[in-house]
Parts: sequence; structure tokens; C-alpha cells
Amino acid sequence: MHKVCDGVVDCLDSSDESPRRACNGSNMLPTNFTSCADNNGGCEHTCRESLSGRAQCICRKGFELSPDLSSCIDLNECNEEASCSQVCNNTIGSFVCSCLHGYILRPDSRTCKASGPEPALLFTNRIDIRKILPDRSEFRSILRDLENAIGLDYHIDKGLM
Ligand SMILES: [Ca+2]
Repeated sequence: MHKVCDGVVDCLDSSDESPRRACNGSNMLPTNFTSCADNNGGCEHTCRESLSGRAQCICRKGFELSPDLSSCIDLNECNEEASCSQVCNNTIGSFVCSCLHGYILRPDSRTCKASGPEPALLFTNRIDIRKILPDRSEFRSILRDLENAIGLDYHIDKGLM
């Protein structure tokens, strides 16, 4: 056994060393020991004590621990996939989603939906042109008795098909 209380930290959280006593049982603390009672453990946000009693810094939501392991820096949520469905603006401690022209932000404040009329799918089957709404399974014919309709085009501004 070599990972024992011997004055040398073997484990990342120093749990192999006693937090408050030297290994010989005296009340001497290791020189690098910091608890949350000491100036919040040096933590900018929240200090939690590990099992060994050592200070571990934790940051509030929207922040991440900086490399110095005590201060907190803003988390750029916009770098995370699917933070916003269209436009993401990073803010200190949070982020704000917005939508492109023609879309409105949904109540979840993250996704956007088209602000125009209800969408519809137009398709041909050679003999007619049909329209189907995305939330319904039935369709209706818009033009019938065609001879060879194999494609269609739509001009949305002029309402032409
Ligand atoms: Ca942020």
C-alpha cells in the first residue's frame, strides 16, 4: 500500500490525507490545506468541502470554473449545439435566443416558428396537384384532370402556382 496518509497527496481530492490532523495524530494542518471557512475557500461563487474537508469551488449556472480553480468565467452557451434554433446572443451568466425575419420565438425562449400562415405541402401525382397540411393525414386536390403534372413551382409573394 502506497496511497496512505503520509504527508504526500496521492488522490486528486487529497482524500488520502487527513484534512485536519497530521498523520501522526497531531492537530497540524497541511500547509496547503484550505477549507470553505477560510474566505469561502477562495471561491468566487460557491465553496463545497470534499470528503477530506478541502475546499472545492463550484460556479453558478451559466458559468464555468476557470483554470485557476477558484474564479468563475461566463459559459458561452452559444457554442453548445441546440442552445437556440436560429440566433444566439451570449450574455454574462446566460444567453438570449432570437429569430430571423418571418419567425417568432416560441414560449420555450429557444426555438422559433414561422409567423406566416399555416404551412402546407403541395405535390403532384401526374393527374392532379394536391395540398396536405402537416398536422393532418388527409389531403385535398387543388387542380384535377391534369395529364402529366410531374412538378410544380410556387411564387409565394404573388401567390402563383
Ligand atoms: Ca453566457
